[in-house]
Amino acid sequence: MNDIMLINSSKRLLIMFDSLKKKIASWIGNSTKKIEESQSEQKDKSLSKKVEAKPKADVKKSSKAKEISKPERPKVSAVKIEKVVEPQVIEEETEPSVEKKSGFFSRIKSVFTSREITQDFFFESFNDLELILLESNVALSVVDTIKEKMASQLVGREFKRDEIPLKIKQALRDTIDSLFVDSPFNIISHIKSSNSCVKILFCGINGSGKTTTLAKFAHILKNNGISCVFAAGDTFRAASIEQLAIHGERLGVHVVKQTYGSDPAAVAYDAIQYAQAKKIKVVLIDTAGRMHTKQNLMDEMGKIVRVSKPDFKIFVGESITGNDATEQARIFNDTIGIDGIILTKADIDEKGGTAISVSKVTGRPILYLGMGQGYDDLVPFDKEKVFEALGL
Ligand SMILES: Nc1nc2c(ncn2[C@@H]2O[C@H](COP(=O)(O)OP(=O)(O)OP(=O)(O)O)[C@@H](O)[C@H]2O)c(=O)[nH]1
Ligand SMILES: [Mg+2]
Repeated sequence: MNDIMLINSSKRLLIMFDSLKKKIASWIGNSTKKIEESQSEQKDKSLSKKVEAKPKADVKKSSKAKEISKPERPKVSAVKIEKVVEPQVIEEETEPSVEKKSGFFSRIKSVFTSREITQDFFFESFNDLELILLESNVALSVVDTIKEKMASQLVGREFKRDEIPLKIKQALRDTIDSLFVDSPFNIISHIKSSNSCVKILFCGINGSGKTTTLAKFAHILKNNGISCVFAAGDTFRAASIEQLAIHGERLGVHVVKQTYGSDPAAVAYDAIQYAQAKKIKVVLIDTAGRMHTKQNLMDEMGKIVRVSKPDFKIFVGESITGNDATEQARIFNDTIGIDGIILTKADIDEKGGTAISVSKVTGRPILYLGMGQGYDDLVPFDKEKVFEALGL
């Protein structure tokens, strides 16, 4: 992938999260304003109480000051008064009193410079963020996790006024960070260091982008000098074998196929045999789109897995379908145990919530984002770029 393509994919990522970014920024702004408003009144009251309590000392001080400075007072009586007053002056100016004073002044200072994020305030304010996240396709269970984690970072904490937006932003960033599962493997490095043939299976529902993604991945392999073969494991959908054959032709990749209606597990097996015989490094197994709710199709998937024993089972889901994609990934993972996720059509997703939710729900890493229909449009997932695009 050249620099221009990387810039394009970064731009697409900015577009993907642009709406959420703006909504989050506005929520942080509003929340900060609300903290100011909700607490200034309360703090003003407590401040005025403290100020009311102070006059005692002030009265003493001012009466002392008046007495001492009275010019008409005779010297003797002035000495007398000073003698009487002096212990009071010393009493007022002794250390504990100084401490009280500085405590008092720092309290006044804190009234003007600090704000506490109370539980009530947090939960009230989070309602708005909850709505924003749900509207942006973040899964409900993930929204709950975000709420818990942010609350644990913010509630009951007192922050300097000008730090508040930053602290809220930081809490949100840390929280979203904890939702992403870092990949325990780099698939390309794994392939390069493997002594045997690496088998990768692509699965998902109908039309999610499996075949296109498999072809894009072959292109990445080619760019890394790694040989591969395609297994035409979608023996169900009309023209699926021809579609894969066209990709094979364009990319210079051999396609192992059988006829429509044949056993996809047998096709995968044949392709593995072919790769081993020809010393081809990777077998990319295409599969028919199947609804995660159709038990017989999921059972068939189980059979393909048992026969081909893939090193990586990759779930391919459409980023734009939000909670549906997240739910499909969860069920595919429960059924066959996926190793990673590729979210396609991220280039036309303007919500971004699937990318935020799917790792947390499945416990599996997002490996790549599909960012278009070209062979170069498969981009390694980079959470730092997501934070950047979210303005966090
Ligand atoms: N915009 C965009 N379109 C994509 C992307 N990935 C795939 N597509 C398009 O999505 C459509 C379906 O892609 P396929 O690769 O045929 O999907 P599939 O999952 O193999 O479909 P079935 O085999 O029928 O289940 C095609 O028109 C692709 O060009 C992507 O990242 N972005
Ligand atoms: Mg297909």
